[in-house]
Amino acid sequence: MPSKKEILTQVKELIVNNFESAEAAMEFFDKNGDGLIEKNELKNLLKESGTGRFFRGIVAGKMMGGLDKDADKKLNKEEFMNGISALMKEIDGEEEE
Ligand SMILES: [Ca+2]
Ligand SMILES: [Ca+2]
Repeated sequence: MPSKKEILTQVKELIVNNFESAEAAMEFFDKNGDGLIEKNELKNLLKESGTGRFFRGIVAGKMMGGLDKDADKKLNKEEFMNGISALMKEIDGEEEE
């Protein structure tokens, strides 16, 4: 299983390299256009970032569990944006050391 840091670094690179903002990334991965990121959409994000297929379900579940504050099993814009900004901080912080 890849480490959490490996996965988060891949996700960060995907977003930084392909999108102008976290908002643009959210719009792209919200395939059904309901303004929410479901677990399947999160798995697709992980797929695009290079997370192996065997780990996508587990990782998506963990990410969803950590970020889904109102527990509706979907990430609204605020939850998604908080996740991305936490991700940026976490990875940047580690690189500075
Ligand atoms: Ca959606
Ligand atoms: Ca939610």
